[in-house]
Amino acid sequence: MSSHLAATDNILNILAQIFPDKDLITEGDELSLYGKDWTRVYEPNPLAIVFPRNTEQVQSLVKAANQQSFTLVPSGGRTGLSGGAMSTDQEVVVSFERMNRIGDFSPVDRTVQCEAGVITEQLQQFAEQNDLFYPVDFASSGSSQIGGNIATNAGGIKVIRYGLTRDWVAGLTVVTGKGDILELNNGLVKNATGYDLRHLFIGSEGTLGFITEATIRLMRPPRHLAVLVLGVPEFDALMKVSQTFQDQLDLTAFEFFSDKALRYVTAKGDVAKPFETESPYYALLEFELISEQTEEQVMSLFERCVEEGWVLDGVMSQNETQAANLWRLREDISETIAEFTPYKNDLSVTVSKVPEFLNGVNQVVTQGYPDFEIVWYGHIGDGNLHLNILKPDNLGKEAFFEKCTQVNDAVFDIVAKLGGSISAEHGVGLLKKPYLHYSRSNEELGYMHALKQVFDPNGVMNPGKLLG
Ligand code: 2HG
Ligand code: ZN
Repeated sequence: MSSHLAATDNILNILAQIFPDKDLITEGDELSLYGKDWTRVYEPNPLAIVFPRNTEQVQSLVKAANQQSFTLVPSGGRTGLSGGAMSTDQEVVVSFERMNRIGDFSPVDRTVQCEAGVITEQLQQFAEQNDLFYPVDFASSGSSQIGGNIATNAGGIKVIRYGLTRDWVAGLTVVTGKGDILELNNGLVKNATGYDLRHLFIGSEGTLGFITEATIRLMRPPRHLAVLVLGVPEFDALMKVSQTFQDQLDLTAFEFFSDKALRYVTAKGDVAKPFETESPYYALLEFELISEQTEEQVMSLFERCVEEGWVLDGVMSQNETQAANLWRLREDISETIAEFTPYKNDLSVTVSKVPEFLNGVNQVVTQGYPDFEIVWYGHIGDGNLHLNILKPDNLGKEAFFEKCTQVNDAVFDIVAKLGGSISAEHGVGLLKKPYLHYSRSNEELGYMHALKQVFDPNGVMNPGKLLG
């Protein structure tokens, strides 16, 4: 028996001591299922999958990993798009799907305890049943988990009004890469006692330790949400429309998508075009329609945008079903184009720089990818742009990705010049790691490596992700 196999057997024996048979997978198709996320670039190759039931079990596992030199990959709803939850090198995948209990709820504090495996939609529904609201939302909320959302500081479609996941985390229980359990912030609103390690774990992509539980803040629900979809003739007009509406209204969303994106979604046959007028771009606005006065205000803003030539046509939802259908035009894009093995970019700049950014990137990609189809959409109201390049049928996956990466540097140069981010909300994982230096200086990366060393000195946590 080779020493590698001996080591593998040893690890599997240790796992079997911590996890009963039903919470441990060591063979079969499920290995690759749990070893990957939605990133379609890497092959999963995990050693085993474990399903902890509580924080103490996670702690035992981390301690064993440190003692026996094996590595761990945290796994939530596996909806990530940067390979942050991929296991490619015989790691032990730690799935949180059996730690999915919603615990103590305090209506006075408006907080609720969630284990890491609580599904986003489960939390949204819990809030609703208690006449409250959890505002972080995105197309994958039916399968993404709170722990994963926190580990990537997930954003989504309501950021302009409600912020990111970070803004809703009042407390965390974590197991560090050293195997210590830390209770961070205890749900407090005010806590001026030094470094807030909670915020260090938010967005750390499982590289410092495991998030096992969270105290989540909830809020009063918005009332009478209405959706307006507008046809916009050119990139530059998008931000003018955004500004015009936001000067007078507190929008809960300002999204955009291109006509190509719309064509893919409507071709599925589930939802119809918003209106007949052809339009290169579309903006989707959401707001609380609380009075007749607001409606009049919306109409006059719309008219102004039409007069200025920034808007070609528009439609406003008249009820919840229409609003939901209009939302689908935007929310269904990612899943609809997934079959074309898209090469994804998730970029951001400050809102004031969006027009310059869009035009610059547009020029580079139309020159750089003359034969590829480019689909634009995103959360443009907060400066976040999703750029998807679709793989032509006649090109293999590897050759396609290779060609796409050739244009990356030109795109990222623009991002860096404008002080933007090479990953606005999808995280760095494996996919964006080679480009991190476009958004973080060498000095900053040095501090990040040093922090990793403090929390995970033996490198057992999510190897190869974010910092490598
Ligand atoms: C979205 O906003 C998601 O729809 C996915 O963040 C983005 O598929 C993408 O590139
Ligand atoms: Zn997005």
